[in-house]
Amino acid sequence: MKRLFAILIAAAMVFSVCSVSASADSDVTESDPVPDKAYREQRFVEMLNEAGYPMNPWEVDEQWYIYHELYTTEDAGAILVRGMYFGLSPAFCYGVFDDMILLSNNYYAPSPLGYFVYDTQTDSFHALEAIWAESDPVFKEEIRDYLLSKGITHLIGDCDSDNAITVMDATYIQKAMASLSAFGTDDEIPEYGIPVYGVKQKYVSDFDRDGMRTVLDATRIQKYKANLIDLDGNPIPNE
Ligand SMILES: [Ca+2]
Ligand SMILES: [Ca+2]
Repeated sequence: MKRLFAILIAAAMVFSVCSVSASADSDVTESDPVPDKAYREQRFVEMLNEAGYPMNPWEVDEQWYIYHELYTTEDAGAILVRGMYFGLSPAFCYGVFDDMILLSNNYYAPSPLGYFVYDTQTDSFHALEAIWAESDPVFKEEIRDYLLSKGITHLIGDCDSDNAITVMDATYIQKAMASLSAFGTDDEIPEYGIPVYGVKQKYVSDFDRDGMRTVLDATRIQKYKANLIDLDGNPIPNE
């Protein structure tokens, strides 16, 4: 039965992928003020090839990928792009960017291809994680606002998904630890980047990022909310 289900999902995915791969990304593309999207997609493929990304993981002749232009910055200087394989890539953590955690939230996306930023000035793509640390705060805030507003990313610790860290998130974890709410049968959180189904809340609950969901995560959220520690757990001196 499970196998049949998997086949059905795979068939559905292939069908949906075929329907969106050509160019019609209207369901996810916010706007396209910069012309020549087809050119950028070609540049994207060139970048992936140069970087050694395997473009046809199923060893077929075609290049099995999806190119999504998610968001163009207000100054039109950068375009956020999501690259995906056509495959069943279950929930996993793509990465932690300051206070947000990027997860796959579907049967696909993000795949190992991940998120990229196209620099319209230099005509080049950069992996989001590669440029995040050096990016200016305005750019990061704009990208963060977009990803949060679309539910593509989550705040680390935001267990109830209201885009805010509150004491309710700590309570959520405490209830899970006391088996008062469903969170799965074990506490261990898969290594970042390892695809596992149904672990979104567990990733988000790992506020101290030690790979486990424990009461310490709840405690840390409470201290963070009380302004006793910062996001990384460092004590905040009294003023
Ligand atoms: Ca919350
Ligand atoms: Ca933890």
